[in-house]
Amino acid sequence: MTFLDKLDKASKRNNSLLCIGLDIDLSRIPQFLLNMDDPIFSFNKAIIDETRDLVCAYKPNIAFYEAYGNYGLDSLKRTIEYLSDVPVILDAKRGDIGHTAAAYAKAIFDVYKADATTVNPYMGRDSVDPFIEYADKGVFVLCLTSNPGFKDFQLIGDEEPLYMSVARNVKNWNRNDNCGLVVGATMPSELRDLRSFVGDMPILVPGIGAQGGDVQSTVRNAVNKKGNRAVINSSRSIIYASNREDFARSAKLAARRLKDEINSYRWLG
Ligand code: OMP
Repeated sequence: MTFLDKLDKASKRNNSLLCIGLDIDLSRIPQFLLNMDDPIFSFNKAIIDETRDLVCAYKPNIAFYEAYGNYGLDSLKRTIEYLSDVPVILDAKRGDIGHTAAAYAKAIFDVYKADATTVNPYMGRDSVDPFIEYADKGVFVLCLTSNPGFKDFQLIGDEEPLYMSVARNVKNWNRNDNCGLVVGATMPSELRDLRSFVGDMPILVPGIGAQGGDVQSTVRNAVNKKGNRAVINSSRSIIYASNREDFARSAKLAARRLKDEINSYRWLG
C-alpha cells in the first residue's frame, strides 16, 4: 500500500486530519516512567494506545531521538514498529548530494521503516530524487516554514517568492504521486494559495498549539475541495498536556479536542 493510500485510509477510518508529533523530551515526561526499561518507548506507547483512533498520522522528529544516542534511536525504531497500521512521517528534513541523499533515504525507509519523511529542497532536485524513488513512500518537501527565520530566504525572489518556486518544482517532481509540501500554520493566506496551486497533494501543516497557529484559518485553507489531504500536526500541546500519572489520558483529551475542532472547520470552505 502506498503512503497516500495509508494516509487516506487512516484519515477516513478515524475521521481525522490530526497528526500527533512524538517529539520526546525526557525532562518533560512523568518521572515514574524513568524507572522503566525503556522510558521513551513506554511514554510513546501510552500516548499511542490512547490516541491511535484519533489521528491520521504520527510524526516523530528524529532530532529528539538522536539526542539520546543509540538508546533514543532504538526506542524510535520500536515506536515505529508498534505503529504498524498508522502512517508514520519520520521528520528528518534531510537534503544532500545524490549518493548521500540515497543513504539518508535508505536509513529512513529501509532501516526505520517510516512511511514518509520531510526533506529540505535547498540543494535541488538530485537531493530529493532518491527519496521520491521510493514510490510507495511519502516525501514532504519544506516549502514555507513556521519559524521566525522563514523570511530570511523563503519570501525572496524576483518573479515569485522562493517558496512558490519550491511548490512549482515539487509539482513537476511528483511523477510517483508521492510528494507533499510542508507549510506552516502561521501563514494562512499563503497556505490557501499553495493549496489551490497543488490540488490534491497532501500538505503537512505544523505550527498549531505551542507555536500559536490559528486552527480555523489553517484548516479552511489547508484542505482540498473534499475537506481532506491536510495533515495538521501538533506535538507539545498534546503529548505534554500533563506530566502527572494520567498523562496519556490528558493527551487523549487534548487530541480529541483538537481533532473535533479541526473537523468543525473542515467542510465549511
Ligand atoms: P510543536 O510546536 O510542539 O507542535 O512541534 C512542531 C513540530 O513540527 C516540530 O517537530 C518541528 O520540528 C516541526 N516543524 C515545525 O515546527 N515547523 C516547520 O515549518 C516544519 C516542521 C516540520 O517539518 O514538521
